[in-house]
Amino acid sequence: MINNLLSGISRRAFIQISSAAAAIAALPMSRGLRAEPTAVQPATAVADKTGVWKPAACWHNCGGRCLNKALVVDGVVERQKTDDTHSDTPDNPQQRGCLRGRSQRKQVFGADRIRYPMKRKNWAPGGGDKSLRGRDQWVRISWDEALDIVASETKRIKEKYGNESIWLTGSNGTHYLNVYANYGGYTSDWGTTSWGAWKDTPEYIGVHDGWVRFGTNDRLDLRKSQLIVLWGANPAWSSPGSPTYHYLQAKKAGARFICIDPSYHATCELLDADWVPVNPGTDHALALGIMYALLEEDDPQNNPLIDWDFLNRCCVGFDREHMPTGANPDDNFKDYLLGTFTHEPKNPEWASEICGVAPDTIRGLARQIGGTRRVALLTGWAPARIHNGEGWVHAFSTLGFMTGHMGRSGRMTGVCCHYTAGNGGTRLVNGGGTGLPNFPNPISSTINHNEINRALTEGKFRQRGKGEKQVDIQMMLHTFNATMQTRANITQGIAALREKVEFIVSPTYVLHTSAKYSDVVLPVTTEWEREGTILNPSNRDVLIVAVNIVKPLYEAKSDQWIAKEIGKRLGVDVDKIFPISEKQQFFNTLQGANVIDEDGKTKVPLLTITEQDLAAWGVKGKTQQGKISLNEFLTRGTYQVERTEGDNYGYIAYKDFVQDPEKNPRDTDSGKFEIYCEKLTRISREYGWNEVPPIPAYTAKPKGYEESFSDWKGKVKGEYPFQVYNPHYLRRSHSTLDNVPWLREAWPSPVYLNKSDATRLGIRHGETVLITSASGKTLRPAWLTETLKPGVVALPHGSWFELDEASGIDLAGADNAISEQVATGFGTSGWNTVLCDVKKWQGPALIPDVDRPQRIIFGEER
Ligand SMILES: Nc1nc2c(c(=O)[nH]1)N[C@H]1C(S)=C(S)[C@@H](COP(=O)(O)OP(=O)(O)OC[C@H]3O[C@@H](n4cnc5c(=O)[nH]c(N)nc54)[C@H](O)[C@@H]3O)O[C@H]1N2
Ligand SMILES: Nc1nc2c(c(=O)[nH]1)N[C@H]1C(S)=C(S)[C@@H](COP(=O)(O)OP(=O)(O)OC[C@H]3O[C@@H](n4cnc5c(=O)[nH]c(N)nc54)[C@H](O)[C@@H]3O)O[C@H]1N2
Ligand code: SF4
Ligand SMILES: [Mo]
Repeated sequence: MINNLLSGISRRAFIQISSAAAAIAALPMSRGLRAEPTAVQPATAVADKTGVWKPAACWHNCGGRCLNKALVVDGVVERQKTDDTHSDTPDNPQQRGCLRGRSQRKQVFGADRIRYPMKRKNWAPGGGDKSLRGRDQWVRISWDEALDIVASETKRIKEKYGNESIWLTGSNGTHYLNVYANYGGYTSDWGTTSWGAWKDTPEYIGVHDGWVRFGTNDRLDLRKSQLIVLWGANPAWSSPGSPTYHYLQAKKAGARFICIDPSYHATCELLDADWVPVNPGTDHALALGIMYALLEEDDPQNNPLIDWDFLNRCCVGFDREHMPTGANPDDNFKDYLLGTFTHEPKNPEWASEICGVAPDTIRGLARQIGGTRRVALLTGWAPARIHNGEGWVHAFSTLGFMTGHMGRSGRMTGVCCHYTAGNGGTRLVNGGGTGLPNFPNPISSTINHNEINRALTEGKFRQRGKGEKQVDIQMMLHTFNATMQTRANITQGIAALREKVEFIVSPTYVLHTSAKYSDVVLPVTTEWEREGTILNPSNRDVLIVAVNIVKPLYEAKSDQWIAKEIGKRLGVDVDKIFPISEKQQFFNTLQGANVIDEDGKTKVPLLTITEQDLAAWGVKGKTQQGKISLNEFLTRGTYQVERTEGDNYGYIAYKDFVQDPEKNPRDTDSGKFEIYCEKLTRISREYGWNEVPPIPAYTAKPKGYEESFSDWKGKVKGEYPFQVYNPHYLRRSHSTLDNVPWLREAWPSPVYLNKSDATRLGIRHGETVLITSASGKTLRPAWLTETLKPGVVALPHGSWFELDEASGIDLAGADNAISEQVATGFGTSGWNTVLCDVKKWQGPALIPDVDRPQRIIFGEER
């Protein structure tokens, strides 16, 4: 039997999980991850005699925002369940949790929680024996000692090397960032992470529709589309919540689906989509081939495929007649496509050699996309998480411009993944702010994720507008991110940390990879142990709130408490940074929550707050009239705006602009969508890596398909013949939750290989393979499939790096054990452009992840 890429869960695992906890009984066998509807039970009815169901946070960066509830009995969580607050209908689905959310208590109460502050045995001021990072023993210390160490090291390093030597990793740990901003500042880092080239390019070319919109229409309008193209997006795996269900409604309403993807994934299967297998990172070439075919076959009278009216009214740069002022008319896109001056037409034959899609199929795509009245061209971020990805974003958007599938009902071109998957548009319900102030970092040095290792090893990095800069990193504080796990080439990064950096500290609740390679770990509470939180951003229709579930476990403290204590020891004015209590902050987010009224325009308060509420909370606030009472919201855990066909909540991206571009100009230099965009080139020069052309002209990507050949013309494969991409995987949200044994058992995190490739290499299903790239090695059991394009390897994202010290090989299949740091364009993160070799492993047997010991550390007593 052909093993499908998608059926990662074995029946044995399923039965074990379901019997292990009644709460997870609805874990789907189906691949769409959607459980059968549950009976409607009002929240009050499900509280049994001794326990109460409370909304419990699922706070990870996954793109879903589902309702999770915990049954708390005498302060102990006995069970979990998901949304049963209202009946489930296609228009108003329940916000049901996935397997990760339903396993949340296994993380919160895991045996591997960090219980006490600990320090590395052989660490001493200055670093001690740095080579022992990641393999040293841990020693339990008191909170006072731990905080004193962090403060004294901060002071010492600041005095000796200056503030620029202190690197606060990530941008989520605002409390730490604010404290250090008040202590002279810190070096920071940045990247295009999720978005890849979708981060900056859209703004310059005019398809910037706000972070939470991405240029797509809302879910009810999606049902008007006749053809939906999912170009590198698999919501069933990586945008859980309800998006796949929204696509199913579009299908029921008559839409056909095409998936352009290296894999025939769970969403393709559910929607019975036509599959166009494409080489990773080559979508740019494919889009150019399609656009050429449109030009080739378009006949305005008898076979209209191109929307000339749209191009002429809404865009600049398509042809020489519509170039922006100051640009050379010869540099227009149409002449580039036709090869007028280069004599290299970007025709389907040219594209086919790169993207691996047959010329006939490319022409067929052009006919379908151009010849169907209402088309949704939807892409995930994955195809843009490539080196030199800017041109792909530009080309994809240009295809939308050429076919005019924008700004009208059933017609859209944009990004459809993460929390807007299947449902574009401005948010209908929002939480308020916490009321905490933010403090700018006085230090401007900020390292691109593709240069972290260079900064560590060579002390150099490039900064926009400033060229090459020097930096001497001597302290790292990991603030709520997984830098040593989720950035490229961690093998090299960890080697660097064994040579330099005098002090590394991680506030954390588990020994994730960044913590493992630190000198001091500080136990933090999880969201279940805090005051409560509004989970923003999420699906536009809903606002999810979570309350305190249990008291802090062991000696865990909140990040805010820790940051404040460090601040006090540094002599920083912490009352200025944290002027209000954590309870008041939570209350403020509730007080400020708002919802769009039925008119589709007016924002009104969401919650009714009474004098009694204020007195019961003991906080400052004001009474107000809202849609539901504060207590009802906190009991239900969710507010969902009801949608009906024809209501005022619909959203058509770019509608006003497309109707009247002169009156509603885009925020670009020309006021239009820019197919010729000089700003792309200008800004890329400021970064100083490589130039982004003003039109979406094709450039081969470093570590891309072309480089998998030693002889491109003769088609001879090179040392690293396979292309790797990293599907976001159901076992975890990035690296978060990867430690949970239930999830390890359910989803083994194999490497997916095409069956014909494996047969050629003598690899059988389940056998261990060694995956080697120019930067590292990793081991994985092979999962053979015919649902993956030959020559492509799918290595799931986020598995916890597990270095075998003797061989230098990672045992966990960590994607970033083999990725490389290559800085291009606007600093784009290029994780889906990696090359590797695959061989049958001849060494000792690999222990399945679920059987590998958990990272449990108590720290020896002194
Ligand atoms: N090779 C490869 N790399 C990738 C990607 C890829 O596809 N391939 N994807 C990229 C993408 S899209 C993204 S968004 C990034 C994500 O990169 P990260 O944001 O670094 O990934 P997470 O695993 O979500 O890291 C969150 C960390 O914060 C910790 N944490 C959670 N809550 C708290 C808290 O309240 N306090 C503290 N102190 N810690 C907390 C978790 O334990 C976890 O270690 O990864 C990127 N990296
Ligand atoms: N379960 C789970 N869900 C998640 C996350 C997670 O870690 N786990 N992470 C969340 C985050 S922060 C993000 S940013 C999103 C990411 O969501 P996306 O950006 O949509 O990324 P992926 O899910 O990695 O990939 C989506 C599809 O793109 C395809 N693909 C990969 N490379 C290419 C390519 O070069 N060309 C084409 N045409 N297709 C390609 C893959 O086969 C896959 O089917 O997922 C979110 N959702
Ligand atoms: S999709 Fe995300 S928010 Fe929803 S239950 Fe799963 S992990 Fe939690
Ligand atoms: Mo992401």
